[in-house]
Amino acid sequence: MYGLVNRAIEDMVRTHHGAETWEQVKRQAGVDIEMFVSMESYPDSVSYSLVAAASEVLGQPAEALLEAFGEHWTLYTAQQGYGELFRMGGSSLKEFLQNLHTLHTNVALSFPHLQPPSFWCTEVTDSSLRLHYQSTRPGLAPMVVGLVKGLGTMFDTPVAIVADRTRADGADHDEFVVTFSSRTRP
Ligand code: 1MF
Repeated sequence: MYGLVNRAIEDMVRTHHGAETWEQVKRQAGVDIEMFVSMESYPDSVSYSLVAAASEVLGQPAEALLEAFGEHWTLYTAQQGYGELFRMGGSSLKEFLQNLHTLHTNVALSFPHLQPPSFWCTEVTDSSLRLHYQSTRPGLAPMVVGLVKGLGTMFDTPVAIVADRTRADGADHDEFVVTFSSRTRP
């Protein structure tokens, strides 16, 4: 994954637990990289090892950290100069979720090593939809829960998300039921 992902993991751990803890996480993960470069592509195993090590060091389940990371990702990337991406994505949470696939297609045009997941929506109403998530990478569904919660914060829209079908149960992709308020951003 692009270094931007590892930098966001670093930012989350350092912000909430300090620089010492981050060094400990890297040591535990066996990751000997002083600084991640955002636009460089790293093996996925680096990111997975960092999350597993953070889980051990902090004594929190990896799923909880992935969800927290999803939320952090939206705030972090908006801060790091990808705000325009979020503005182009739509003016409401519902619109943004429906545009997620196009957004990734656009990012992938500029960054050839991106392996974007697929997102699509069905059963769309004014206050809910079913979000489908298909990724080449295993185990990241908890991150999607955090991503959607982060988008709720970003759009100032109360949101609830519940996993409905999961790859863990043998489905070929993950599905979530998302419920939100229908207000749009001024
Ligand atoms: O393959 C990848 O490296 C990759 C990295 C990040 C693929 C996807 C993503 C973003 N995605 C991560 C979780 C899913 C991973 C998976 O299932 O395989 C989050 C998607 C998302 C969901 C909801 C709301 C917003 C979301 O993301 C917005 C987004 C997506 C991509 C980027 C930024 C914001 C991005 C921008 C530049 C990148 C990499 C990702 O790389 C750079 C960075 C600096 C200079 C050049 C390239």
